[in-house]
Amino acid sequence: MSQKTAKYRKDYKAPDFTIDTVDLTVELDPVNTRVTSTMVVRRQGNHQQPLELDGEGLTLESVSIDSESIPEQQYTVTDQQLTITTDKEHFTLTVVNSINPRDNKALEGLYLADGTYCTQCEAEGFRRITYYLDRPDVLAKFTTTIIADKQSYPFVLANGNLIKQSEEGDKRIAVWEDPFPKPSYLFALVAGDFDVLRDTFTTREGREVKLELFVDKGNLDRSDHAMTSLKNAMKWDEERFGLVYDLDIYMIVAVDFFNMGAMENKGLNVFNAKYVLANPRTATDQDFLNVESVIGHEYFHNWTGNRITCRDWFQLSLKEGLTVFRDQEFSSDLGSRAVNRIQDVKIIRSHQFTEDAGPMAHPIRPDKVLEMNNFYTVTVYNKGAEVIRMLHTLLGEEGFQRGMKCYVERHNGQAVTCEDFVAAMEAANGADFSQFRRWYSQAGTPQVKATVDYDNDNKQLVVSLRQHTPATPGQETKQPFHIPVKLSALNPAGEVIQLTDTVLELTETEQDFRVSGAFTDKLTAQQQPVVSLFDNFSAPVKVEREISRDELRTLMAFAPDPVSRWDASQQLFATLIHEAVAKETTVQVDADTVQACRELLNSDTDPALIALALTLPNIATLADSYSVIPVEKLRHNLKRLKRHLAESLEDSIRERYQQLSAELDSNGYQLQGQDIARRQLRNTLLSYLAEVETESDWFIERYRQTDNMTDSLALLQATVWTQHQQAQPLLTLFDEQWRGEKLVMDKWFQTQALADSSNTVEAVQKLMEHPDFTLDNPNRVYSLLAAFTQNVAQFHRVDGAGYRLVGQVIRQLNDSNPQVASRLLSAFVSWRRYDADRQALMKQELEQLRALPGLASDLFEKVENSLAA
Ligand code: B3K
Ligand code: ZN
Repeated sequence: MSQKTAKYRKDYKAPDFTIDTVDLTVELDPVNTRVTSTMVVRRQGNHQQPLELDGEGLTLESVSIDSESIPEQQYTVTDQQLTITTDKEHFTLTVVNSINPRDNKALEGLYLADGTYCTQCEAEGFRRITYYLDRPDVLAKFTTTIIADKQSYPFVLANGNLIKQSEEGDKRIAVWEDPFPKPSYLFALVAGDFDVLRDTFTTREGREVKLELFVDKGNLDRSDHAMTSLKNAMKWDEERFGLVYDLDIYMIVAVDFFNMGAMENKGLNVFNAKYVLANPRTATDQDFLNVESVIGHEYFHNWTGNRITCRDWFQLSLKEGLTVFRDQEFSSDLGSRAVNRIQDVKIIRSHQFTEDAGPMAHPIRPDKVLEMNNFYTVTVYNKGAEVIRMLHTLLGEEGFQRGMKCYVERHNGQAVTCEDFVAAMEAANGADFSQFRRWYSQAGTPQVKATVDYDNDNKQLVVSLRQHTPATPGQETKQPFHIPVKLSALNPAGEVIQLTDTVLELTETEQDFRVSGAFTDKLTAQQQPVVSLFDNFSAPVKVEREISRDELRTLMAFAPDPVSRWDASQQLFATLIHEAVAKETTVQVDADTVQACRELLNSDTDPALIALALTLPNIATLADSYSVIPVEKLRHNLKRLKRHLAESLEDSIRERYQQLSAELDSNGYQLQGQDIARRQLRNTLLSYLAEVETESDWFIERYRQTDNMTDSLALLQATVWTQHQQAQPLLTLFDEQWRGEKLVMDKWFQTQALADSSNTVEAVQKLMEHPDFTLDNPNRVYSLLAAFTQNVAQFHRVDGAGYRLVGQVIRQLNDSNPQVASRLLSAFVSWRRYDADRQALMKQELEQLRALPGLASDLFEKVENSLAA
């Protein structure tokens, strides 16, 4: 494999040619699929450049221009490109090539897996199907003809509308036409045998859209929720964003073999079955919510991504950050806003902050990319969404929607940049985001030092803020960011004090703010207000602030913003752990904190919020405060803290558990907000009970009584993660019950991979031999091995066994599926954050990879970046 070279954002050049229309004919065959592509090509501007088409792993058969074959001296072909010399300005180019879908284990381009043909073209997979200008700023109208064996492939699908379907001999021929010009990354083709769930949606303009959901045979009983979610998404986008669907048909295909979650191909989404199939027996409440969110996400791309797309891949956050923001809002409008927000914050803190502090740190709009697939990151997606959210905070819903309207009006049908988006937001609101733009160009997590004082004489808060952003690779110094700081205040009894400002805009390195409010109404002469900063996590920053435990407990109980209530609980726990680590002692929980937890547990707060507040921060989040991560100390103290809370709160936990059980068990499993929240709390409490529950048969008995996966899995996890004596019997029972049900078994693999037990490495190794496990299927690799890399204590086992196991798998996947391999490699890149012994072991794996012949560019880029630095 020839090594790719890095590309730079600053080198963007508009293409020398464009393609107006493409007619593709794909004759499907497992090992020898023939692709005939007829393109109407137009030279752009005045130049003599040859036409350079991208193409990878293709076998070229013929090239002709305006129906005449061209002589071999007029073109050259390499393993990356087909270069054609012509002086024509406007011509029809026909290229014929062949490919081998069955041997395509990388699942990029056209592949055949489990009897289904399927494509994945984003970012640069179309070039593995045929020669093309495979870049997002070339928009063409596609017509696709598929020829397939009619017996094996009753359904042959592509983007747009079906305009012709016929049979010839043993072949089925279908012609699909997509009226909307699109970049090649949105191309899709599927052929297979499915069960189909059909429905319709009537747009607010009164147009009827056909909805079709294709699932593996026998799975119709798991498909309703996806269809409902799709209709909800279509309706929500009309109501909240004024965006209406544009084609007459919307198809979703669920497949088992897929590298990521789903893909927004125009009119023909391809989904990982994991984000489509769900019924209460096989899917947890969280799975149901994930289906809704991913279905929404891909649907929302139809406007933010497809109708308005990216000019180049450096602009990926243009569509991803915005679409994540949109799907977050969708989930929040339909479900619990607070719970959704807290989950988003957890992702940022445990994953994005780590990425931002490591050798692969990049701005949400990267400047340098070697392998584009490496940049579908939490930074581009989730921090990208936080940046959009800050714009929303600064402009308010109305201003933000004015900006969206302007963006859509200006750029519908175009391939544009992040700059175009910000400019539209500015134009529609008369705003100036010159400084705000730094969120697009600077990597790294800003650290904000905050002090809050109360000026009793003037009855004002004095909020002093100082920001600093650490250097990241290639960016030594940083300019100050424009940071929205939402705040609120309480009196010590927990009553809200109205403030005159609720959003401060920090723009300087150091800034003092004076905030007035109704202090005299709520405070006695001796009292001080309790202030909550960064309400609703109003900016993706780390906050350093001296705050007393008393204040944290007040915030935990009373902060008007539920996210801040949760955050206070997390800070309280984190403080206890950090103190113990610093003093080299074992964590102690003071009586007031136990009491605060008890009060919360007994309160009538939304049970889901109680559950989240009583869930301890994970090692990855706590690790953030250390330059060298004290793995053992964090792990030990976290365990002790959990045990201590379980023991001190045991009575209250049991009582609330019984109460929730009474409420839940009376009317059976219901997939609705209140019950989801109750189950969440009950199962959080279960994880505490497993720490203290000694009665031996209780868990297994309970398991036999449950009728839904949410509760079964919670029982399995509670026992396995506490090494309860019933863990093994439950694991066996689960395996017997679900073996062969791939998506369910993924949960079983994952539960074991996440167990913090001294033989987890060996257990994972052994599980790789389980009949349901295969390295060919990304879902299996993620559920067992990627999950294992998140098991901080065991992946980082001090003898290096965890590293060796994952290193070995990465080397194996290098040849077959480098995207999946690259995802596993992320666990190694921050090796400098560990102690010397671990550093040496991790580095050894990286060096071994560097020496691997034929190292894929996906891995090469991460290995080089992390060994450099
Ligand atoms: N756009 C796709 C991700 C493509 C990843 C390519 N390696 C899914 C999504 O974000 O909606
Ligand atoms: Zn997306």
